[in-house]
Amino acid sequence: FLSNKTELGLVAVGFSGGQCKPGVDAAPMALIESGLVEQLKDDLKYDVHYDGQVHAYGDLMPKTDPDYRGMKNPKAVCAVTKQLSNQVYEHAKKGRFVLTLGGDHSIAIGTISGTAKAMHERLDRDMAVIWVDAHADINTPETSDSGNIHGMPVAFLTGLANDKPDAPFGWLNDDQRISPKKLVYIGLRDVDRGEKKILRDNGIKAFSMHDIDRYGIGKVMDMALGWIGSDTPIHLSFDIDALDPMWAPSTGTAVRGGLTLREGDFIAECVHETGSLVALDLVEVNPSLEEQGAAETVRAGVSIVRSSLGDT
Ligand code: Z70
Ligand code: MN
Ligand code: MN
Ligand code: MN
Repeated sequence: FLSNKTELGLVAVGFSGGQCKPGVDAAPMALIESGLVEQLKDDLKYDVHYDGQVHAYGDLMPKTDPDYRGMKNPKAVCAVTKQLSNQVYEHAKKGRFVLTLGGDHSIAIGTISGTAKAMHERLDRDMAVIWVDAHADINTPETSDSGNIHGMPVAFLTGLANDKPDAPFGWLNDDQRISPKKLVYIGLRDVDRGEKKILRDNGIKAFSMHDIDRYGIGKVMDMALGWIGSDTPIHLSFDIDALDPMWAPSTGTAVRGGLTLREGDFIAECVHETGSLVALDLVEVNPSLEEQGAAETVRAGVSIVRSSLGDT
């Protein structure tokens, strides 16, 4: 009921303005060059709708982009996510599964707002989000130490950080947001003090690496999916830095003590098995950061995508 099971919309987003390290914009091309699209078509039998380009949104880039509320590149991130939101929405409203290859995690402001709007329209239902990440990415501009917007997308998507209508993320409407109650984190291990307070104050469900050690990934997935409940559309936003640097070294903020590749694939498989997965973001692969580890990180990314799409 949630999506047409063989139709897939692919959006390649070569954008790195949500953080300061160049190179993450090269990830979509690296993933595609490794044969991802052919694998989706030939192995997994998807009808892939892809415009054949990695979007860099050069025409949307502002001439000057001064900090706003401490945020870096606010105009650029705003313009890109607003446009991306429409691209994702156009696929999702046709019932296609939407696969977005980033880019840094700020792009989730675009992808999740796009699917949330389509699910509100098509199903009159709130969508759930499973955010797999070493980080919570729920800083408000005021709690952020870095000013990097890739550390803030969840705050804007849940409405915990608000913006006036004429400010950068003032374009986000209620039907493009998600409820903090329908958000579940998996893999956390590098959460800022201000973020911990936001998670606590809002009763947000989070499974840290500590929880995975204690219960095992199987039980954690049972609890995560139980929290969401059945018949709820799910958007999976997967930051490759959730994986341990042993499997994904080439990313902007590698944090030791993460998921094994097998645990990452297992999460993706479990979410696929629900039949409720409507979209996947794969973000923060940065092929330029590690000479040795780039190919390995791209391989890990491909594996997560395949697992989310039903490969076993
Ligand atoms: C920190 C911040 C972050 C990814 C780093 C880090 C956020 N909490 N996210 N790398 N992928 O800057 O807000
Ligand atoms: Mn088709
Ligand atoms: Mn992230
Ligand atoms: Mn992260």
